Amino acid sequence: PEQTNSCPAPTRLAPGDSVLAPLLLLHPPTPPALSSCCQPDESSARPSAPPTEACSAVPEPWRFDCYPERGAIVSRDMCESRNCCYVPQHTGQDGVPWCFYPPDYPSYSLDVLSGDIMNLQLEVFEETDTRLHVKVRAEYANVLFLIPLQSLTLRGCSCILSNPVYFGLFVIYRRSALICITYILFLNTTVAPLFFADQFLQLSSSLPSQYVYGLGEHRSTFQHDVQWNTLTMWARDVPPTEKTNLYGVHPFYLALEEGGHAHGFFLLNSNAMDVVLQPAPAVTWRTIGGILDFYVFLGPEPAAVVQQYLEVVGRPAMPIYWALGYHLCRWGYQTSNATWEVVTSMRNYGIPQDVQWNDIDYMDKFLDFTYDPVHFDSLPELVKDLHAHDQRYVMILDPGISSTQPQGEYWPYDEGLRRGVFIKDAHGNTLIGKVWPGLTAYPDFSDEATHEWWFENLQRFYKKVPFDGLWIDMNEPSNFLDGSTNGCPSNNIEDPPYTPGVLGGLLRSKTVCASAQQKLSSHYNLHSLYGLHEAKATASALTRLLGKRPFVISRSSFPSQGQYSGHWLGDNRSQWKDMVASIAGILSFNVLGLPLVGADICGFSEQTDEELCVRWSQLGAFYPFSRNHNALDSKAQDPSVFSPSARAAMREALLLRYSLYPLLYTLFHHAHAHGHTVARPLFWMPLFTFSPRPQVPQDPLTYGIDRQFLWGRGLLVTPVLLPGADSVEGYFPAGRWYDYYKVREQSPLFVCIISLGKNILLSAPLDKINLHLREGSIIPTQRPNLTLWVSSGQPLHLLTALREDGSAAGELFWDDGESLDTYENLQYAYVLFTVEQVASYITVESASFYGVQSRPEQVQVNGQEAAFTYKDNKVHIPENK
Ligand SMILES: *[C@@H]1O[C@H](CO)[C@@H](O)[C@H](O)[C@H]1NC(C)=O
Ligand SMILES: *[C@@H]1O[C@H](CO)[C@@H](O)[C@H](O)[C@H]1NC(C)=O
Ligand SMILES: *[C@@H]1O[C@H](CO)[C@@H](O)[C@H](O)[C@H]1NC(C)=O
Ligand SMILES: *[C@H]1O[C@H](CO)[C@@H](O)[C@H](O)[C@H]1NC(C)=O
Repeated sequence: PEQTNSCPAPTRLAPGDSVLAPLLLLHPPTPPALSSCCQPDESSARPSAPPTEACSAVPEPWRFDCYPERGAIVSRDMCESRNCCYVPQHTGQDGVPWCFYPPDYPSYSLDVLSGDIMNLQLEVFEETDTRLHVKVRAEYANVLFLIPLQSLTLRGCSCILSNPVYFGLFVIYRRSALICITYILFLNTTVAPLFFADQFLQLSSSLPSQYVYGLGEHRSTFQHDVQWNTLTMWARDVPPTEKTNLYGVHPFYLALEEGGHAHGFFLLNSNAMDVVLQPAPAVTWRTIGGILDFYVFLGPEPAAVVQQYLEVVGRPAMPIYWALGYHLCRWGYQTSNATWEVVTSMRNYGIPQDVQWNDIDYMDKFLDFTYDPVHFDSLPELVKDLHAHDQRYVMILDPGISSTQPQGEYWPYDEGLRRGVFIKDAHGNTLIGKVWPGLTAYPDFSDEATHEWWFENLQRFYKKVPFDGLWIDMNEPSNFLDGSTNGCPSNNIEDPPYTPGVLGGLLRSKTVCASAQQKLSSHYNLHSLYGLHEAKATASALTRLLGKRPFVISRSSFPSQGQYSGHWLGDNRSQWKDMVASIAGILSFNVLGLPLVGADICGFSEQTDEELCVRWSQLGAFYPFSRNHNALDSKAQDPSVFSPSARAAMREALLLRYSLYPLLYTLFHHAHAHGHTVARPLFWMPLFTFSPRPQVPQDPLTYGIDRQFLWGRGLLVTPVLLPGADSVEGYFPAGRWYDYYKVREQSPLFVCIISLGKNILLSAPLDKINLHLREGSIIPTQRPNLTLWVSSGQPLHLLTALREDGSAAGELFWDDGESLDTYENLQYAYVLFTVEQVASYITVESASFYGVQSRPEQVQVNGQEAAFTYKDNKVHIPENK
């Protein structure tokens, strides 16, 4: 305990302290004595309803659901048999539970939930100054599944703590300033009972504000709604729908506190779970397996929270350069010749394109590692032609391997069976489901042996079609059946006492049986990790095959996915509201450590129209991952099929993206090396550029914005998101904002918006997307061309937006764009640009070049030999009049 004046001094546990906590109940201020709690409590076996007055006194926002079972119509008897409060709602407000825990919930007796665990162990690690790691586990935790996370190298390190946090029994404060009253409470898990049973674990906490982000993958606004919002997590193949579990699972949130500080919370758990947000504001984590293993990240800046999170789960991989180019795809080109025609017409119209893709129609009878020898006869030649034009080829692969081909004719299945790589059912037989090729077996990517088999398959196919990257789809894993051809056994793994609010109501809905067996554990525990394991196998196979940075885009994802793949937001519709929602999706995945993310430009299903597709192409030019993709029955929607004016607008947008490639590449470097975001929300930006640390967001008007976003710190993107518009309103946080195009044209006209934080109406004709440069930025650009390979050979051009005092700064990361680990092996250039105190013209006063391996013989500036210093791998060119 550390006493400061008369400040409250909550108990602080030393790093690594263990406390034997009594069963389930961690109520403050003093936890019940061990003995009374561990003895069977006679009275709690008897239903005894809490007093009505006490129940009614609980404010509605603070009612924690005592009967969360999906679809249950709760009667007074059912509720009171759990010793809970029963107060039917009259206010008509949606979502307020009728059955909730009384204020002093005395003990725990849930008759339907079995498997009580009598002793819990609480471990608290202060792993770094800014990271707490808390584990609540049963004494015999070996029966439970623990997720192996590769990047947890820092786990359990003992560090010197200079910024301690106070920790009571699950009450966490931030000591935010020197004065003692500024304790900010940001976690209080005593607001509702804690449960720890074999298949039911629940932890609730108050939240410091309603500003909560992350918690993917869900279709929602960027800032989650806390009005009784249940976000269920369990990987699921379904076109993104609100209030539904989707392809990926990311039990991590970032929350803002009063005054703009931020913290993060990560529950390391892969089991099906509900995350309930309620207006108190408060959150409830309800999962059906594993342990309660969570991390709290203290920020205090939002960007620092993401960095701290990525230190635990792993930072994203550095993408190969062409990943940042424009990608074209559709389901239903029908032939390789038709695919080729699109590529040719893009070239003829001078529209940038780096990568051509194919969806499942390239396959022979939808079989992985084959191509249709009739309709896709020219596929190998197409790929050669792409390579000859510095373009790349990516095709789809699904995990399901056909199990019904004649023996000896389909190596992937025969060999997979021989090596035992497929997921087994509960009886140990190969589990058979159904996907595109018909009946299929599912590779078990939790097994290293499967990775070798997957690699060999790719190697065999590569000899026929020398692809450059892979798109892994259907990896929730998706199944057209529920469970398997033989259904699933009936047991408490398939039908747990409590099933979170998963779509379809059953864990096996449109996937394999929860009781299926994988090398590492049962599918019950591994389901939501399937996409992560497949991405890992795929990235490592590509690295072995090509010796370059692997390009993988995955539909399903889990924390640490960014180390292996990017992500697209799934099967969108060609509608304006889907385009709007894509920005929230992109911002969320940047917070979740998957910055290489984009939605299907112009929309996947349904028919797009020209105006929508132009606007979407403009926005999509600023997706970190930029791909136009279309469904089987829709009209073509690649840029080449539109009217000359629409085509020109799309071409302009893409050339703009290509000209900004040096900036984008540098941002990805910072994501990889330092855990930064690439696309980021406006609140990432502190109000005052020069305020002393911590630079926390201080403009609450930015907290909910998800119709605009930033690239890095300096480039503000304000897309048009409505039909028929020729103007758009955008929010401009305080400061000076320069019109990007005016800066580019070196226009002498007034080009700067000086905002105090307000909405501004901008002109937005159909051929323009509004871009603004924040004061103080220097961004490197390049003359664009039709592929990044060609453009990246062009000289750089710096665009500078000065502060009032005439200063600005920017940077560039540059390497060969494709070799592995250039940063780690010091095979790169890092250039820092700064401008200071300019009067009427711009002078680059000095330049520093980091990572220069040896002292250069000569350095030139504008063709003239310049003085320089060289020290610690850094070349510095001082001011030179
Ligand atoms: C935590 O929540 C409990 C229950 O609402 C409340 O009684 C307690 O005062 C809170 N603790 C703090 C430190 O605010
Ligand atoms: C594709 O084009 C090639 C070359 O023109 C031609 O030989 C081949 O028959 C075409 N394939 C299909 C399926 O039309
Ligand atoms: C690409 O580069 C070539 C050769 O320098 C040039 O002729 C062409 O105009 C450039 N294309 C674009 C779109 O700038
Ligand atoms: C497109 O938009 C939403 C918004 O992010 C995104 O979450 C989703 O993945 C995409 N698909 C659909 C059908 O909305």
